[in-house]
Amino acid sequence: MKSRTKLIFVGGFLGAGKTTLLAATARLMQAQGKKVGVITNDQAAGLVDTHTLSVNDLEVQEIAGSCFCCNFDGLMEAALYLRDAARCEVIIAEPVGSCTDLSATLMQPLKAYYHQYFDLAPLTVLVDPVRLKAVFKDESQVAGGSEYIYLKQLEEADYLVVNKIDVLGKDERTALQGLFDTKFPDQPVSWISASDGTGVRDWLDKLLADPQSGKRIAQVDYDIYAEGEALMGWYNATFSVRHAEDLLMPWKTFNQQFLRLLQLVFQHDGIVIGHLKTFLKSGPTHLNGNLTGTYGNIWTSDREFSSASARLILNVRAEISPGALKEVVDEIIEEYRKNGFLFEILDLKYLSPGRPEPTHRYDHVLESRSLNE
Ligand SMILES: Nc1nc2c(ncn2[C@@H]2O[C@H](COP(=O)(O)OP(=O)(O)OP(=O)(O)O)[C@@H](O)[C@H]2O)c(=O)[nH]1
Ligand SMILES: [Mg+2]
Repeated sequence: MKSRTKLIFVGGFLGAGKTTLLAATARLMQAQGKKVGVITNDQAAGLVDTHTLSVNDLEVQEIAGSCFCCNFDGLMEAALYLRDAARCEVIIAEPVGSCTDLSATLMQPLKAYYHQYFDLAPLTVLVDPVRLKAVFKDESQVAGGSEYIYLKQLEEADYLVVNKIDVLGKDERTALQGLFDTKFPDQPVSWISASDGTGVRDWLDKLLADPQSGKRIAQVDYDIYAEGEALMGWYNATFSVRHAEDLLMPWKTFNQQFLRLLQLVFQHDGIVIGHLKTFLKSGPTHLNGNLTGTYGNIWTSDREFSSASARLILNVRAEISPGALKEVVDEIIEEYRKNGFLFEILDLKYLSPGRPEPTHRYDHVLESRSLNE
């Protein structure tokens, strides 16, 4: 009988660093000679994450149009394809950042129906320290909206993993450790930087050595959860961009300015950004760009390159209606058009996530089983 394939889920809120951690984990596994597959997930196709991971010599499957929990069969089809057809030895999956209740809707059904195929790792929930501090800033308020989802994600984690410690001061870390000790005393906490690799090996070793997954289930009120998701607008677009005079465009500079202009409009209109990301590709060269908060720093890939045209993928998740979100992006594109740029729309979707209707939902924790049980 074929041995089981390791299956790792890395959850956590929008912009926590899941895709960055997937890439770093895959690199570690690949260095050990393992074939790695990844599964991305979104409410609509045209994902920056899929393109970002595809350039890393990985087998990538994308589940678009619904979250993993609401399309459990699609998730399993992708996982079985990676296991049996692509012969991956490890699969890492990234659920949508606004999704929670993964233990009840993914971990338990996996243990119930697929334990002979997959050796399920404990559920990792990645935490962005800046967002964590913001959520716990005022505890007198009852958390609703996206904060409710954020707290439920923390509550159900097998492993809490604080990311971005490269930008965390010593005092801040001590304060956050105190918060975990008080609020989440039973969950192991790891401290990592997915971007420079600090702590990643250590977290992964612990995860791979732990045979128990999906150890707790959060009490989730689906009305509040659905309300929180419905507050967000989703915008996924793919454009072909060039200048009318066929000028050679420096795309890193373009990427930075494009993100900055969007940020200024969001700031002006007081719109909360969940995550805004770009992927620019021309020939074999590509660039990424990210902005994980209305007042955050813009991050872009460092290399400059020039060409006459590029493909631009833009994903925005923000607390605004999808129609209004499209208007914001249209406004920026109109400014570029006035300056001679041509934006040809190759793909466009804008929406609000619908009410989560999971395929399965367990209200109790199942034992993790070995291959022959
Ligand atoms: N300073 C720092 N930044 C990081 C680290 N890991 C990720 N980031 C940055 O955080 C931003 C978001 O990273 P992603 O990996 O795209 O986050 P995500 O959780 O996959 O986001 P969604 O898919 O939108 O939910 C990017 O700008 C990353 O470069 C880290 O360890 N340190
Ligand atoms: Mg991602």
